[in-house]
Amino acid sequence: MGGTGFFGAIAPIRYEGPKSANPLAFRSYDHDKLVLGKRMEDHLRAAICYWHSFAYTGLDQFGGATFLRPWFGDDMASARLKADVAFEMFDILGFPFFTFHDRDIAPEGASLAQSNRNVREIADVFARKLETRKVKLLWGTANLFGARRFMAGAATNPDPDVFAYAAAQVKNAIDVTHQLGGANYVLWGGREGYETLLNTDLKRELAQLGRFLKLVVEYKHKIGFKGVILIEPKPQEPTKHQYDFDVATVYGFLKANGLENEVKVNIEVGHAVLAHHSFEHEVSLAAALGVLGSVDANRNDYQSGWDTDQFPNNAPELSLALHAILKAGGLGAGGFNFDARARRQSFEPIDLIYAHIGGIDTLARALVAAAAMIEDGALDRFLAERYAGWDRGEGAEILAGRRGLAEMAARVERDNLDPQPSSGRQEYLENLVNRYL
Ligand code: XLS
Ligand code: NI
Ligand code: NI
Repeated sequence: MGGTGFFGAIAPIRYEGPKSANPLAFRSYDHDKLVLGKRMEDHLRAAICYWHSFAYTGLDQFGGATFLRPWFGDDMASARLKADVAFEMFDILGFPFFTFHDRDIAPEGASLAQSNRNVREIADVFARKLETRKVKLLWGTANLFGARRFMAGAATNPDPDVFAYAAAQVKNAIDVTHQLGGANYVLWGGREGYETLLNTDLKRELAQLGRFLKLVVEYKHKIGFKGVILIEPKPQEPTKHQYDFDVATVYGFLKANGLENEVKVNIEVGHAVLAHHSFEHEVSLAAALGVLGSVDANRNDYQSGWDTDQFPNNAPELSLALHAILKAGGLGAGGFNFDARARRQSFEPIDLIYAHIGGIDTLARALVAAAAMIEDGALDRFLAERYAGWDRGEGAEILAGRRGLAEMAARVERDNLDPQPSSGRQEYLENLVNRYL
């Protein structure tokens, strides 16, 4: 191993199977195992995120850093050390992807020109490391929420110069994502929202946000970037009202701007919970609307009301979302990015490893259960039967637009129609799901 020595003697993590008691082994994630004819690794396309693993200091609202990392500092030497440690962790875990914000990888300079140069310098470091490894970039993104200048928004700022500054930052972040062969580019509108309408012109801000997204899509095509542009919905935090509330809201926004065929969604489990949805609801809706892009894998505390970004550990719960993803034909260019952080008391290097092992094992278990649901077919058969009336006869005619209200009224009265309900069988279906787990 050698290298920075940060992870000490931790060897690359291997699959040892469900009976293994080794906490440094995968018990369910067997990357080459075929699930529905596809390798587990290719189903899950797991990514390690830079920000929570290497930039988060352990701070919370009441206390500062608890993680004492040798690369905490805002000079380029620290950024290079951070990159070395990051790739050592990618080697240990063997996940196929990673993700980052521009500000995670390199410090802000005295000017945007300098900041952008810093980002490109570390991107060059990445490019050299990628040459000898199989790990790839799932997506890059720009941090348009941390700096003071963005307190009133980036694209939705009342000052057009902040919009321009954000555009300049995003241009650079797309350039490096393109250079590194990124499969997607993400936009999470961290400050695109508002605290009070007293100081906010909502109509203008939505128009600005639409313009910004169009510029991003135009630029992507201009430079020949083949990755998918993704919007990550979140209902609140940091602002009280975020414009990209949930999948439905984002879809409406895309439609309004004619971008529904250009942009997809990156659905975060915890954000679904904050929007009072289940994760499987958000996934299923995105799939139904044709905008399912990628996933930020984590879990949220159900009581706290803020974004807790914990590692996933509930396979039964995730299995329904995995089922929806499999039914949709998978995530395509997307993947499962662990937008999750170890708790602030879990400050040792090995905690980062435990966290990711648990996360990917949980996803793997959920995937296997979901695949069993698909193979068995009982859930699909139930749905097909429940809606069968729409596939033929009058149902098909109605859907095809060949029946008006008057024609339906005439038929219902003439035939004295008196439809009888049939059971929704919820408990039967829930029991069925439990059989696959
Ligand atoms: C924050 C978001 C953020 C995005 C990337 O809540 O999840 O981490 O994934 O900007
Ligand atoms: Ni996220
Ligand atoms: Ni989050």
